[in-house]
Amino acid sequence: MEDLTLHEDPRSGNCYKIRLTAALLGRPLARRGYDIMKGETRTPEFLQGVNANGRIPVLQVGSRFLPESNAACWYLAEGSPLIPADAFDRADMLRWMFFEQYNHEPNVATLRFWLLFVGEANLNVFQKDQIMAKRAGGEAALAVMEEHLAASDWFVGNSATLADIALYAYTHVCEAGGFRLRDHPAICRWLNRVSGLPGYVPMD
Ligand SMILES: N[C@@H](CCC(=O)N[C@@H](CS)C(=O)NCC(=O)O)C(=O)O
Repeated sequence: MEDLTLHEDPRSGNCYKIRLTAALLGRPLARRGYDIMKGETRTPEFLQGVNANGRIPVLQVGSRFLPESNAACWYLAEGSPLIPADAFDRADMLRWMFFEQYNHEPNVATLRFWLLFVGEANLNVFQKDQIMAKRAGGEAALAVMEEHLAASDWFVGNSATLADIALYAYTHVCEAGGFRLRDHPAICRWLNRVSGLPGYVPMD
């Protein structure tokens, strides 16, 4: 098996998804850190050698580089119970992972990043104008999750899949972006189920 290295900033939920997937599967993962606040993923070396898109996470597999958190999780979990065997369930899992990238992460994760790491006072005019829309978008995504989880223990089928890992990463820290978990009791119960999985590791 080829060596695995995660190029990451440990504050990023997208990076944590990959670390959590590897931990749940018992797969060893080396870690190489970058400070995104200092532009360390925008250097010519990073752009040419790791990811032309200038972002972490990137999973290095031997000498090959795989950006995009959900693609990296898929690579690690191929053939494991974290990816359902049934074709419809597998596609449904992807549905939630696309939802995470389109409806959840751009709102929930971005507000956390702006408020916790950049600081509201340091936001530019464009970012300040976006806060209300991001809050509404994040609340809408959490409402969709809450409705689903009120009727199901997991996003797909009867056990944890990559859909749960992808959505857990920024949901469990969403209060740092001003969202209120206590308004979402089914999400809270699901968060406890995920953190109770054998092999679970917390975010740094
Ligand atoms: N869709 C990508 C998003 C990657 C992303 O936005 N990474 C952020 C940190 S979470 C980043 O590297 N930001 C630094 C920058 O844009 O310079 C994924 O899921 O991996």
